[in-house]
Amino acid sequence: MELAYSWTMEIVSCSKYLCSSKSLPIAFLILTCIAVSIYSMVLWRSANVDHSVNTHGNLSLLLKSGEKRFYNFSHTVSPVNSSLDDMADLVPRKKINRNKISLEPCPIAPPGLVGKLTINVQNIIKSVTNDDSLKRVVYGGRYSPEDCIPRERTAVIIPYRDREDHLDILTRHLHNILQRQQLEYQIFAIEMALPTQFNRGILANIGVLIAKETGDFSCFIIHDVDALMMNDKNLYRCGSQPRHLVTGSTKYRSGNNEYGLPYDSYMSGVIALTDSQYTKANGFSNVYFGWGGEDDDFNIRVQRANMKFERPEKDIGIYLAIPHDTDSTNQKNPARFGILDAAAGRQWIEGVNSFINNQLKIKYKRYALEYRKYYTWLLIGINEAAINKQYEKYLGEPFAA
Ligand code: UDH
Ligand code: NGS
Repeated sequence: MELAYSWTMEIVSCSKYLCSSKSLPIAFLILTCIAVSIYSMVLWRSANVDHSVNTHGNLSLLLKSGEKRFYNFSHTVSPVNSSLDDMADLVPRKKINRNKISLEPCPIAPPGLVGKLTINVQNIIKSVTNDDSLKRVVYGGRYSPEDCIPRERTAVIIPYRDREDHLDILTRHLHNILQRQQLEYQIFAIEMALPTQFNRGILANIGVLIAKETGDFSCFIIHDVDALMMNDKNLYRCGSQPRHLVTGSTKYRSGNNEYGLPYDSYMSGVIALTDSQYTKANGFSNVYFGWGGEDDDFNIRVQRANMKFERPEKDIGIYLAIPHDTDSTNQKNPARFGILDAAAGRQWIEGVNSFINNQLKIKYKRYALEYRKYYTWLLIGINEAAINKQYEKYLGEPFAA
């Protein structure tokens, strides 16, 4: 009671003061401020964007209000120490376009394919040839066929850095072709933050895990940013064995042969694996910083897991390689041969399992996530020194010396 009385007296004396002629402007100012604050709060609550997304965490509110709204904006997530728990809330688990009950499965051989393509990079940039397909892409680089139930739900994972021009060309090119292939798909561009040397393997692992948390994908394609498919019959589907989708690239022209490979056991550029195949091989090794070796190491892993890469027919898996200068933050790794020698002993020690079961043997930072128009973009930070130290004894002779 005493407290209520003293509060009332305070309010009365305040009102007397504010109503005095001298204080009228101050009273007016205070009242205006209060009115503006209330109005802003009302606006903020009714805005089209759910602001909870900018804090790390719960997207369920957004999902309830519909996928369309979710993909109509992009957002950034502040740096966090990632674990699988973090990722679970990061992106929707919802499948793309579930509502297809009355539709037939898409044909095994998609009817709209044209075979060998003449690629004009300038046309891709201007989108002259593929306007319609780009209009059908949902924010985040997603698509699902309207008129049939897709046979594959493909996640395209592109580990990259500092190649925005290539990324723009590749993603436009892919949307055009993957829609003709009648796939349900989403493109993920996984960028590695500076200053560390580029590490393609670790980005592939993180990309696959994030894709798995995003949707129910049946096939994962690890894709170089500068490789443009030249025959749309090269279906981005998985098989009973891991698939190397490249039978030749303009990068490896030799003699009269327009498309070649550098060596027979080369398994890089574009590969396709199911979740269980990727997990069985334990994904890529995480310890190859800089250029070279991670792809050869992955081939060893696949073989040691009793699997074997398959390729499409020779004239199907052909690629145009976009020419580029050497990347300054992807120097040839002088230790790569020693690390590769120790590949077998390291296979179950580190790989995609370094990030799962909440044991998180390798930590990384997820600096940003954006649902861009043609792809989902993630910026990943890695501590190179910490990883090298952690696996020092598994890195082979030259490194340990
Ligand atoms: N990548 C980037 N940025 C980089 C490095 C690599 O985006 O700085 C990605 C990109 O997806 C690329 C892939 O990693 O397609 C493979 O990179 P790579 O440098 O091994 O292969 P690429 O065909 O070039 O792009 C090879 C030429 C450099 C050779 C140097 C030693 N001969
Ligand atoms: C091998 C590299 C691979 C690389 C391949 C093709 O020597 O990582 O060359 O390179 N292996 C090692 O260094 C151990 S390319 O011709 O595309 O520059 O992918």
